[in-house]
Amino acid sequence: MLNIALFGPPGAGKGTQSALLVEKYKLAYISTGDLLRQEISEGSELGKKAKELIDRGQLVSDEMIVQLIEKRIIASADKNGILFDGFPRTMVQAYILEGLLLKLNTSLACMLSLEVPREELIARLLERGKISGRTDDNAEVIEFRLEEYNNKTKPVADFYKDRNKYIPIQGVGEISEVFDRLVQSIDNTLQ
Ligand code: B4P
Repeated sequence: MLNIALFGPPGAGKGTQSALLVEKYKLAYISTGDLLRQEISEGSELGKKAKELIDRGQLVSDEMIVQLIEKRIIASADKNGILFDGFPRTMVQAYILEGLLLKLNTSLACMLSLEVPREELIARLLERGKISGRTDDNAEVIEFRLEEYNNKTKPVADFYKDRNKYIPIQGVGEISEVFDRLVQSIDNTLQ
């Protein structure tokens, strides 16, 4: 299985590039952000709790994320591989992912990290906020999301650096240019 995690701060382009990568490599797709928004739109108990946190720009709890992804990872065992978008976002999630993949006799091939400067991230998210209707795409919440990323998510990069699985990718440029860089890195990993 080709299991890849797409990593990076809010607005780095994870969702945008995931759609292209899933199509090219025929991967199952697990986006914790999309799964949470689905729970919110269905009005589930988990969705109600998640909404409060997301609206403040906070990460949701690791327990909630595990509830959402465990079944989906197991259900994807017969696929070419899985693309993880926005997961793992904490150290606890990284350990949980390692354990779940081990149960399937597989592991993460690489973590591709989209590198985009802070000013560009803020500009992209504010622009998206004009049309997305996402309650977390406003200046105050974006600021908090970036802080959460620095405090809780960045350490996950070191975990994969230590395992030689972390690949930084320049995330600025045309969407197609960033995609080409990702493809080149994945193809190198496969060789
Ligand atoms: P996510 O849904 O994962 O979203 P994101 O980080 O905001 O954005 P992404 O990087 O996917 O950006 P996109 O491609 O859309 O998370 C939302 C919230 O859910 C989190 O804040 C958190 O509360 C919660 N959550 C999710 N997963 C969690 C977890 N595992 N644990 C705990 N909590 C979790 O790109 C952004 C914009 O840039 C778009 O408008 C796009 O068109 C534009 N863009 C993309 N590429 C571009 C390029 N190359 N040039 C110019 N613009 C570009």
